[in-house]
Amino acid sequence: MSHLAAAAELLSRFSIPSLDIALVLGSGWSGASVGLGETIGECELADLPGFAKPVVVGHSGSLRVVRTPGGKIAALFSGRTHFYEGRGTGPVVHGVRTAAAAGAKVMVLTNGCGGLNTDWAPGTPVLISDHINLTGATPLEGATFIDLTEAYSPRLRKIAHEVEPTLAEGVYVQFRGPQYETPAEVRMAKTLGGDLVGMSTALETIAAREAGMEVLGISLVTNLGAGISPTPLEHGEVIAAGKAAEPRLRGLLAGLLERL
Ligand code: 8IG
Repeated sequence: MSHLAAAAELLSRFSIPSLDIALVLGSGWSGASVGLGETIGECELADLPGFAKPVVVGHSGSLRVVRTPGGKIAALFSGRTHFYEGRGTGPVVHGVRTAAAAGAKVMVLTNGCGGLNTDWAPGTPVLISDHINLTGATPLEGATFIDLTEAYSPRLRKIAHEVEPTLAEGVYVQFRGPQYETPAEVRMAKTLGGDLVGMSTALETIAAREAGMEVLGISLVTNLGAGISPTPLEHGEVIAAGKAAEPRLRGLLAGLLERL
């Protein structure tokens, strides 16, 4: 229950009554959030109860609270805890539960991922329409039957399409990682109905739906899935594709925050 302590600490630290929106910035998304709204305050995530320092290069592990042009209060989380870190699902969804406990009704989850559609060049953002959770794990405990029929809010996807009418949609497949998929696993993901492969988001979406939040998921395709691309995956290309896509991603996030 340390998300209740974290939420209380977050609200008192920034002297705000509650959050409206929370946004998790995944691989390649941090730069896209620069200048979004008027900053109310910032802190290290590790300064709030229950948060651990993220391990991935390019994830800074900080929190910025902003007032959006629409007058809403949004918490921007840079960096996340991944399931592959091996600490279970609790730390993975701690930010989501903290945001919900602080009053956020909308959860925007972004990530960097592999694409299974060759039309999507590295640097293409794709709205998540649904997910396939291949982690074998869940953040839910006991007989907690959560409906996931419209896990990724049709209402929020419509708003995203108002900002960018050409935005593609796809099914996100969460693998445990940390290794990337084999080509056979990439073919399996495609056969199962997947369009995107990654190592986050699905578990967070489950926790957000449990908490009653509306979820918007946006993936940044930073590479083609293994075996689709002629070149092997490197973390450097992930960073580079994210940099090149920054202006488009910033426009997308700014347009969303104006409308949410
Ligand atoms: I960035 O190709 C990024 N994250 N599972 N597969 C998986 N995760 C990823 C990939 C990828 N690219």
